[in-house]
Amino acid sequence: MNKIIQAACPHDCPDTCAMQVTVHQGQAIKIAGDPHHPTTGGTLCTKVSRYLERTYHAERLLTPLKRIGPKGLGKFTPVSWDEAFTDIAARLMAIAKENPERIVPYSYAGTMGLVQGESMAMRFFNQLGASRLDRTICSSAGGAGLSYTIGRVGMDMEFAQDAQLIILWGSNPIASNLHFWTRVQEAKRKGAYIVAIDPYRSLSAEKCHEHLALLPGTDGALALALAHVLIRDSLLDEDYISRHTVGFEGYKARVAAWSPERAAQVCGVSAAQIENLAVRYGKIALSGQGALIRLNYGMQRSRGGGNATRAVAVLPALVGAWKQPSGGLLFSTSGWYPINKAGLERPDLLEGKVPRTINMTEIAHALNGSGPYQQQEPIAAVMVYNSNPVAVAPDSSSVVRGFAREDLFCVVLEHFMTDTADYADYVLPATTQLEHLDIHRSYGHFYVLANNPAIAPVGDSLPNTEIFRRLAAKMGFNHPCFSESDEQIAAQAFDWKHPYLAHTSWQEVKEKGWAKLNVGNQAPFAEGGFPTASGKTEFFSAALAAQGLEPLPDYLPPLEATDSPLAKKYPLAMISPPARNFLNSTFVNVQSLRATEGEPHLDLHPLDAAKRTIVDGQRVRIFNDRGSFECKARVTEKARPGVVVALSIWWKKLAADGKNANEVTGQSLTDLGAGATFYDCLVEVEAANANSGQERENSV
Ligand SMILES: Nc1nc2c(c(=O)[nH]1)N[C@H]1C(S)=C(S)[C@@H](COP(=O)(O)OP(=O)(O)OC[C@H]3O[C@@H](n4cnc5c(=O)[nH]c(N)nc54)[C@H](O)[C@@H]3O)O[C@H]1N2
Ligand SMILES: Nc1nc2c(c(=O)[nH]1)N[C@H]1C(S)=C(S)[C@@H](COP(=O)(O)OP(=O)(O)OC[C@H]3O[C@@H](n4cnc5c(=O)[nH]c(N)nc54)[C@H](O)[C@@H]3O)O[C@H]1N2
Ligand SMILES: [Mo]
Repeated sequence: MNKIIQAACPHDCPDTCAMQVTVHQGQAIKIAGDPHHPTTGGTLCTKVSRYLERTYHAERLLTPLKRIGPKGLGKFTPVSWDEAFTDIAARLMAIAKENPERIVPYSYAGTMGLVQGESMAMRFFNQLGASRLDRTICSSAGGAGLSYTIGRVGMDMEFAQDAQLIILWGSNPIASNLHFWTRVQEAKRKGAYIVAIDPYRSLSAEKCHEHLALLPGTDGALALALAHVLIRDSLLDEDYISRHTVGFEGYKARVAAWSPERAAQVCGVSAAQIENLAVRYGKIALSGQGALIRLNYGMQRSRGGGNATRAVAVLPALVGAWKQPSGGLLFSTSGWYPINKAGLERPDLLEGKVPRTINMTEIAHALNGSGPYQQQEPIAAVMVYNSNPVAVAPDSSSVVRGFAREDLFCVVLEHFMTDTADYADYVLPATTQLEHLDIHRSYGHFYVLANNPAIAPVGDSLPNTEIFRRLAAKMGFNHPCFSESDEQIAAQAFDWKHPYLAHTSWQEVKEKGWAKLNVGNQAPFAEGGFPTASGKTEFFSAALAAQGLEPLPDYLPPLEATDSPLAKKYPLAMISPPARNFLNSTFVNVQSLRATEGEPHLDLHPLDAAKRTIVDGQRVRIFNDRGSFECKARVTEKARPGVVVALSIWWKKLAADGKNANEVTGQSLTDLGAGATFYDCLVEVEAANANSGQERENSV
């Protein structure tokens, strides 16, 4: 008899799908989207459809491994769990006795689960008094920008199909928000106008009615100019502005300086395109039809990403777009959830201590004692879980130098021998989503989801929670919270008495698979009520002013702007957004998906190629002062002039030259949220030395 297990997709994606896993005699034989779950609608993306191929992959890590060769070469020998825990505990205790802050956790969103994410792990590091990690690598600029403007909330995507205008702003939903794209198509069939704002003619941009191909990192200027036109032409919802916003007068003065002509110059687009978009947006919203901005993270990965997010997030208030369920803005919905972070992570175990904080974007500086970490105590141990920093963190050659330090004790919890695991002293095999219990929120919709284990752990793998639980026991941590089961942790992940969740319970979610937050109103901000300090959309942020920061949305050019002095040496702006068949660096080692992506590519415009006598299919070298990598050129008008595109994130060891796009990205931080600036990156491109791929093969 087959069993069907109710599960949830663990990946870092706004869709957080409800899944059904079919199990036959202990083996998972089928994985599918839950047909009853409204946002999943019975379909999974190509990647997660291959989840069984990933789970039963021949290269799954099956036992704990101890390093026996030089760091980076990936030479390991199997050891028992007990041997691994005994040695790791001894090493960590010796460091903690001197200074526990020399131990650092490094984790991100390999799983978005609240149980296998930061629950037992954070309890462990809090009890230890280890350094804290500021998890900034993805969304902290936009998250901060959003929080200071409307709160970390957005409209309900289940109404998107009713919109008359959808602006995909720095968002490529075909690749990274597939179930939203389904609704965009439905809206399009019903007559909606679809616009993409993106430096690249992405898979989604090419299916839109209009594509505004601006230069990377110039979105703030564009948003200020759209507002300029709306105000100049009185395309405003005066009533909404007066009742539900603060600081309009100052903002009006600010945007007066942003004529479409000025912004056109900055963004590298035509003034007419800006004018037309503003008028269209204003007219549709003011006529009471849905005008929706799907903002995504692509536009906040430049120096001014926080302010750019603010400049966009105020637009719906100007035209009263929040009054329609299908209007307003969707960036992140994660702030809707009444999460019980303190119960999950137990900061009380710190007993008032405030350890130092390491910004994960600067892990290279932190490990090498460079940049802002020069005067700090060196890191002695790092424990990596749910992340692959050697592939995904910026300034990669420095990241590698840090992880290669002989005096660094490094433990990696993983499914596979990733680029990072190669540098570990111990690699500990972790279970996948099919093998452990979890509970999830989403950043793209309004559901809480449960993940029930479908199969027994593969090999000797253990859930992250169990690894930290057993390590805690070895270290003598005897607080009762270390004995809690995964089920007990899941049950306290949310405040179930909160009005949004009072209609359901952990037990019910576990059985059915999901429950929707009851936020009360289909258009939750039709009458204001934003989760900001003032309860309004904040043109003027008193909280920013109090920190001595610019209180009004502003435009900050990229650090590495195409008109900066650096551009004389490195004239091309490089972006490295997600490839459709990978999920960050996850799935790159799944053969069928890698085969679809082919090999690492750089898309560049025919004009830029001609200037460098580069032809389609040629191997090129992309470089700047931070480093270089190689891949195959695709000469295509999908890339606008002046911008090159390296779809990411490749495993370094699966690329011909053993490198990826993060060789050239930098560790500079954004204006708000101290976030990463992956797409604020000038480079030059040249034909690669014909022998360079070969050289590496000989040297390994
Ligand atoms: N298939 C797939 N899905 C994913 C991921 C993946 O790796 N693969 N990653 C997941 C994760 S972690 C996240 S954070 C999200 C990522 O979400 P995003 O980073 O928002 O990724 P996309 O939706 O692909 O949109 C990025 C788009 O923004 C464009 N872009 C780049 N720079 C700029 C800019 O300065 N301005 C504007 N307007 N556009 C810009 C890119 O060309 C790209 O088409 O997706 C998640 N989903
Ligand atoms: N150049 C460039 N760099 C980027 C980006 C970009 O667009 N361009 N995007 C950035 C963004 S948005 C993000 S979010 C980061 C993402 O960076 P990461 O969060 O590091 O994401 P992944 O590369 O997917 O690595 C996740 C790892 O976690 C492991 N994992 C999954 N589930 C579990 C589990 O249950 N237990 C354990 N122990 N391990 C598990 C997976 O096997 C995988 O190796 O990368 C950033 N880096
Ligand atoms: Mo991300």
